Amino acid sequence: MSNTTAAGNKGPTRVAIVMGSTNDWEVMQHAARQLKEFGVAFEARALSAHRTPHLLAEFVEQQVAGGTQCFIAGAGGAAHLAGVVAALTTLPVLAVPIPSKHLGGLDSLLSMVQMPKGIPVATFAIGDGGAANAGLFAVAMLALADRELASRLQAFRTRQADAVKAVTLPELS
Ligand code: RP5
Repeated sequence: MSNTTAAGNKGPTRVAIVMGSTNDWEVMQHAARQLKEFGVAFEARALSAHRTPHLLAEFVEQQVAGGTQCFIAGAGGAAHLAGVVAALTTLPVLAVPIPSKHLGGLDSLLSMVQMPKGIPVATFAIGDGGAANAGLFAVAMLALADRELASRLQAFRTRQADAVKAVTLPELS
């Protein structure tokens, strides 16, 4: 992925995905994949709170003006990206801690989950599962005012439950 906007499904953007580095895309693509699966239009962009703070602020401003309904922010290390995005908008910000080289993402998780009172971010699990769940959570939020999306989400849950029910454990050898 280049550091340019990657559009998802058709229609006006409803969810903006932002990540601190193009290297975060490997994890953040899992949020994008969920949004794509549910037909939710999104944009994804690599922008850093510390390397490109002004560009980040511009991006948030543009997204808000364009009608985006929530942000998903992924970052690693001293991960202040989600907090900075949340400081710039009252829209919900879902934070995904990216696994880091030295601390495995615990640093990212604590940086996000320990936001001081007043500027909340909703923090998900470290890595791929957290990114996918952030995508699903964004779908659930949008589904509050979108019956069609709500029924797709219910169908997804049913398929998921059916898949669990269909599996049998292997016989002991
Ligand atoms: C953070 O620093 C990014 O979110 C990334 O997870 C981490 C390392 O960035 P790179 O050196 O891989 O670009 O800003």
